[in-house]
Amino acid sequence: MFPSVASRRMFLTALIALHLLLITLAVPVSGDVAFYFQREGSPDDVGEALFGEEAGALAVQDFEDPELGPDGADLTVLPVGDVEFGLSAAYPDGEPFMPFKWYVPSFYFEDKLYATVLVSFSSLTFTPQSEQPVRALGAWVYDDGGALDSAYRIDVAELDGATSHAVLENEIPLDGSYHEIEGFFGVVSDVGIAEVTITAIDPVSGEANPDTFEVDHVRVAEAPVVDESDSPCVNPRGKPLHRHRRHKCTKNSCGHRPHRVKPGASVP
Ligand SMILES: [Ca+2]
Ligand SMILES: [Ca+2]
Ligand SMILES: [Ca+2]
Repeated sequence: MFPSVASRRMFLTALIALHLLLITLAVPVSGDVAFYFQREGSPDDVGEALFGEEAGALAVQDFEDPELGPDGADLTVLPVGDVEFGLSAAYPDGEPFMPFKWYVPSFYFEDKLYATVLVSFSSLTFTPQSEQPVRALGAWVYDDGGALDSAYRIDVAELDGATSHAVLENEIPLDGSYHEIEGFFGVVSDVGIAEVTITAIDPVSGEANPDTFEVDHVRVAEAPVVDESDSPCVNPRGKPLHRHRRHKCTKNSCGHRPHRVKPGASVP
């Protein structure tokens, strides 16, 4: 007995749906990034501490070192401990903006935004230049530019090409000046961070805002060094598979899978 036309159509429809599902599952739509947020004005947020616990030993850039150049110096390269980052920024239409260091006499928020900071506009991208993968990056963000209130979209690209994002938005009632500490963000990737972009966005539409912001106390941790003697970083022919540096290996070269996303205390 042959199946009816309706049954065959249902079978074909199910087959196509299954095929599309398998295609979807094969595309890496999200990475293994853990986001940590500490919204200013939210006393229950402890994202910065959790980030510190997860990241381990952190190097800090507080922009107070005279070697960064005089007040107003353009910053296209930012050292944070042993890691060098390329810095780039852009207006919403893509026109480049040059980030620079600046002394702000009204910034007296210890360990958050204090004295000299990094000034940017609309979007700011950190690109690690170091050989050793960067595992963790965090910073405090100040919403400047009195004409607009912004939230901050944090986009992370990992070394395996996966991308993730989340939004930092504080819970401080607006006072009309729109000058406020937005909060702290931290991201951790066991795969390694290829790029992190902070974008000032309209809290309602999510579109990029033409708005000034500052960052300070940039915190960074490199991926731990793996001892080659204990590592199976060889292919079946016994050849080393090191991707980023000799004597070190990564998820991709060792077959090690990192943990999945571990939300911070208060992902909005
Ligand atoms: Ca500072
Ligand atoms: Ca603003
Ligand atoms: Ca804001």
